[in-house]
Amino acid sequence: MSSRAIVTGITGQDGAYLAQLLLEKGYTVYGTYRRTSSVNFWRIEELGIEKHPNLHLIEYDLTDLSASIRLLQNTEATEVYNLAAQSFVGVSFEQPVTTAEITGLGAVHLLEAIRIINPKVRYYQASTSEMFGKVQAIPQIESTPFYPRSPYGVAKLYAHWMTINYRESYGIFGASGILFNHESPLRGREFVTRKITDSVAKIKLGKLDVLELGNLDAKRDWGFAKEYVEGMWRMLQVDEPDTFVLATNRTETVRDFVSLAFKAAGIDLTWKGQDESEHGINSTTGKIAVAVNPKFYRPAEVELLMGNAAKAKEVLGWEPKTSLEDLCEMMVKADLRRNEQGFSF
Ligand code: NDP
Ligand code: GDR
Repeated sequence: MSSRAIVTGITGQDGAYLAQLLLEKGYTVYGTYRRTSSVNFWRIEELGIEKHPNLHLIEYDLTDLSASIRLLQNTEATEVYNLAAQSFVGVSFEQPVTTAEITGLGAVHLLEAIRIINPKVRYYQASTSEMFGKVQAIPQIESTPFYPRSPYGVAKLYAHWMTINYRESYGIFGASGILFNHESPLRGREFVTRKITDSVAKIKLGKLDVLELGNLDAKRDWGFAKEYVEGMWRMLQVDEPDTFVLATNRTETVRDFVSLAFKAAGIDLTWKGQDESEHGINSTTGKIAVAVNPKFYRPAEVELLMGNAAKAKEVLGWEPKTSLEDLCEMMVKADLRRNEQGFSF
């Protein structure tokens, strides 16, 4: 019998890439999606796996404990990758309770289901560099103290510690991957990189005048999502469950990413002004193409993230390969193609 994996959040960026990887490895994949009035499978469609005979799509909500138990029971899965979450940091300030229920408690529903149905099932928890928040050391590694700065970060920290607690209390194979930001052409448009690449494509094609952003000084460690899901899989193939950082060990500002994206579209950008009056000028047209809008500021910000994935390299043989320049260009090209074709996800 082939290996059987549950991937929660298959409609998201990582869920789609991970499902693709597991199918390539011969797994039977149970991908979960939420019931909504218009379910959107555009990512698995773009990867061409939506009709794969070994992919089974299951309606499931992480906030339902009984559904989590039935999910484990009905699929007889041997691996669970918990990627589902309210994953947008900005929204977590507006919806802290929902975020806690989904992103925090949701993980415990799956851990309980594993404990009840089959404690031998291996569990992957999608932890995050947001748990480091107001960073206590640079670069951040597995032992760096946590200091989350958003309801999302706090909820993820709870799920992270519950994963470790189930490991230590019940011997459950609970792995926690502390992943730094990872992006791709499948990234949601609410996140800053894809918002930038999609807007740059629209500006290039004359469909948008100005890209409005919040904090341009925030620094992030951005990698390529397709490589990060390989790391998730590797975390479940080792002998002992553990915690691993996946990162690139490079950090750049949002402003730098904006410049890179315009460059990838063949546009030179000149920065003028500062703070709320800072703006980027399209050197070809002389018009303002980027402006700061304080409505995108967050009540508390994570100023700098940079991770060191040395442990993942040593134990898992994992390391990032794609440069930020190549990643950015890949995203801009994909968004130019989509916008030319009138595709708008
Ligand atoms: P996305 O936001 O793209 O995907 C999140 C998924 O969770 C979607 O499929 C969403 O479904 C699903 N979901 C949300 N709420 C529920 C719920 N109540 N029940 C079931 N499913 C739900 O996130 P990513 O793919 O980028 O990230 C995957 C995971 O990794 C997340 O947990 C995220 O927090 C974490 N992470 C991500 C990083 C990144 O840089 N991408 C870095 C570190 C951690 P729907 O489509 O219906 O909204
Ligand atoms: P992040 O990603 O909060 O790091 O969480 P996001 O792309 O939303 O923000 C990155 C940084 O950019 C700044 N920023 C803006 N962000 C957005 N979304 N929109 C804007 O207009 C904008 N202007 C500036 C933000 O303030 C922030 O500093 C992501 C998510 O995928 C989480 O689920 C994951 O856990 C972490 O990455 C690691």
